[in-house]
Amino acid sequence: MGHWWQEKVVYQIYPRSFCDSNGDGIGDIPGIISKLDYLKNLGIGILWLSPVYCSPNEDNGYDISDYRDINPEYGTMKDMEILIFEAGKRDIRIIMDLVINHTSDQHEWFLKSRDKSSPYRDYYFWREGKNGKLPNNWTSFFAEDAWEYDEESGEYYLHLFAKGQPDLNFHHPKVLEEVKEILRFWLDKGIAGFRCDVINIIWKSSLSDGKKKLVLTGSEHYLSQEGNHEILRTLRKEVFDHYDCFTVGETVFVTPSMGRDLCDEKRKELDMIFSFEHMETDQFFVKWFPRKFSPKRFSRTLSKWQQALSWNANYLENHDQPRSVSRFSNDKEYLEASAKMLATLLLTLRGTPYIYQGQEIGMTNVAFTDIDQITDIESKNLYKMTEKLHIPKGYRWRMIMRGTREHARTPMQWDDSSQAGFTTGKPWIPVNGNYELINMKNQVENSGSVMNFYRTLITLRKENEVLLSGGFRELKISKNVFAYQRELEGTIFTVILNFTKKMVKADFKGQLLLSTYNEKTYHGVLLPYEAVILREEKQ
Ligand code: TEU
Ligand code: CA
Repeated sequence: MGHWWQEKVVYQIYPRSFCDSNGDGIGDIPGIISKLDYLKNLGIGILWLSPVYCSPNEDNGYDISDYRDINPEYGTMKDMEILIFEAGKRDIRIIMDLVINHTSDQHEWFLKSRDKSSPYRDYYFWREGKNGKLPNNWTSFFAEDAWEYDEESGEYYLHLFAKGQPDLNFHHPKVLEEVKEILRFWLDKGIAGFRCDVINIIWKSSLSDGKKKLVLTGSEHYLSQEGNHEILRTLRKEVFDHYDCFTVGETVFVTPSMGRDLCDEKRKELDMIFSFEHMETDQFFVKWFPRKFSPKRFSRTLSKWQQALSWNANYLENHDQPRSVSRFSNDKEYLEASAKMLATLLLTLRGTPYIYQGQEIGMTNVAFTDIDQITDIESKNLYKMTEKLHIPKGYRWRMIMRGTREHARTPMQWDDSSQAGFTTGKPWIPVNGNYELINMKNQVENSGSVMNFYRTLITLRKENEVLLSGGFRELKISKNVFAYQRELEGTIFTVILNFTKKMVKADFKGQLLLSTYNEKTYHGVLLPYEAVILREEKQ
């Protein structure tokens, strides 16, 4: 295999909801340290921490007010250094979340930039309104205008996300210098790289009006621009290439060709990217307009990206997405079977697999009943905007239930004690009500559990080079079945996934290596939500 980060499995932790060590109801770094043996035993080789830096938490840490210090809610810098050290002892490396498209409006740079004469003024995009209107017609990712007026400053500032997330202006050379120093600060502490937040929109080629669109008016001026590639090449050459590290870009709205431009090895920009297209096959235009999930459309998109990039970052859920077992299969009568089927997909595609906390035990979406239960700014802004548009309340609620990021942010379910073992206090948001049924403790001793199936798959992947560096060939994509092959030097693994509760015929060659049903024999028929891996050696 080429790089160590291609062989390992990544586990994403949303620190606020992972494990609380001091009873304040907020997950923290000592809590993560206490779970390192669990993660080691699962077979994890890399931890991606969602932001733990100082933040006023308007967007739960994706609004950073000090890149070089730890949010006291999560612990201290000493705790962070201990985490890096203790993880390293277990051959687990840590990557941090790099959020440089914007800072918090509480960051000292922004606070100083409000003074027109400040040297920090041009760290951000400050502009006058035009004829009593906003500086341009851009819209934000969070269902608002993309400009906020600041009384003190007498001008507007650009924010593609929340008002508390002013965009940095990379046209100012000092901004890139500041970013390089932040990267070196963390890499010198021994982290192994970065998950780079919305890293393909950080260069705004122009602030002109955009073509009016349903989603993100103005994005043609900042989506994967040439200036963006120059920044990535510079960071790679001047920083990343001097450390044993890797980068994975979160690249919104990226197409295969944009993806290749961002992560082909010879481009020397990013090492891999999260594409979004497979996460958009069950929506119309934007996630708030649900479309019936189609295993065929989903499989075809995954297959397209497997062939489009030389190396993929494979994921089915994260802190921004609903729970995959609720979204792409059946979290009711086939919860265990379908969670294992999705695990088989994730761990046998070509690329680095990313598991999101709780996915390995089959955590599901939450049966929210009221908008007051939702804390996420993206959902709250959308609910407000659709109210202004007089969309009927019932439909607005269905939009929220379909797309709210809150589904993924309820506390990790460790056991069946109160608060699911996440905290001894009152959790910052309630635990999912199904924690007595779905929790790590009642799976660890059960050899047939979802969690132990993840462990088996992670080991299988580690022990079979064909799953690491083998090629990908699509075999069959039908209404209900996704089948593909991984091949390397005559060894062929055929993976067949049944996405429905019907039994389906799927007659392929090979010896049964693994089934999600602990089947010992395979006769060309898949049980509901069954996945099998067949093995053959080409003579
Ligand atoms: O998300 C980028 C982003 O666009 C997401 O909002 C995504 O489009 C949507 O929520 C999923 O459908 C990154 C972070 O992952 C997210 O948590 C932050 O809110 C956002 O950037 C701003 O930093
Ligand atoms: Ca805590």
